[in-house]
Amino acid sequence: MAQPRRPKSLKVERRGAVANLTLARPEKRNALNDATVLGLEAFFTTLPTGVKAVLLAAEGAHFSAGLDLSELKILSTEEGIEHSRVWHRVFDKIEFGRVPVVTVMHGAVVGGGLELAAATHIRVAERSAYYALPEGSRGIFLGGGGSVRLPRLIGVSRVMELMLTGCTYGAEQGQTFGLSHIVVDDGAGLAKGIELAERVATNAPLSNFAVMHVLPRIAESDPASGLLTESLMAAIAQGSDDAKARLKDFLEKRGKKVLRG
Ligand code: 1HE
Repeated sequence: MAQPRRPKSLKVERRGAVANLTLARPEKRNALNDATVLGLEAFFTTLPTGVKAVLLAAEGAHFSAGLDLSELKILSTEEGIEHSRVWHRVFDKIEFGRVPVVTVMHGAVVGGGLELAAATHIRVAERSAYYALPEGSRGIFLGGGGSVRLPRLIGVSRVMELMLTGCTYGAEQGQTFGLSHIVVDDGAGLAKGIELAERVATNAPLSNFAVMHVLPRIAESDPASGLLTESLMAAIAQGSDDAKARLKDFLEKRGKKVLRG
């Protein structure tokens, strides 16, 4: 089957087991237009098997200014619903895709840009990063799954505050709410992101699958179902040849120790 063409707004570079995916539309502050969103879908559905983690970053001074507002103004209600559902489909393919995604954020991480970051698994923020949900001031609403994913990260109340007041939060404050996992100095995000993505890529693929797909489902299920699912997943994981080989390596002093740092 012919591969869909990659839009100019996305760049891809392979670094061993890690694929670097870069938002590359800095002249429009990486605003997410249809071509970019569909390009993300094409990228995540055609990942080569050797890729074990993705690093998502952005060119220019800002991670993303969110939805490309120039495309929104021509949509009817029906088209607006369909537009949002396409974002849902694509961001679902990221969150529940084949490999974990590490995102490096800097500058504006706004609206749909924050929704995109929230669909990824590890978020590194450079100190320049700031977060906002200015949908209210534009007369629109979240549409890229943010009303589901963001409350899980920072709570409904904080999402309400961001949306109603249009306030911005900086990298450090965002970190305290749970918008990022790590804050690093400006310019240090990419190196940190690569380090983390490479580390993620060395995990057993089945364990990464369980973390991405099973853990969030367990977290949202009733405790009894969650515990049962956990036991089943644990048994499947530890029964794999990969787990047996890794455990043998440790017991025969070849496995890496868990050291502080
Ligand atoms: C855009 C967009 C955009 C910039 N759609 N074109 N998002 C927002 O409400 C954020 C809107 N953007 C901004 O507030 C600012 O652009 C920034 C703070 C991010 C950056 O400011 P600055 O001074 O560096 O850049 P700029 O001069 O504002 O923008 C440079 C160009 O990018 C300019 O185009 P040009 O042709 O005049 O050069 C801008 O028009 C263009 N640009 N942001 C389209 N967002 C699924 S639902 C999600 C809902 C949302 O995401 S709502 C949030 C929308």
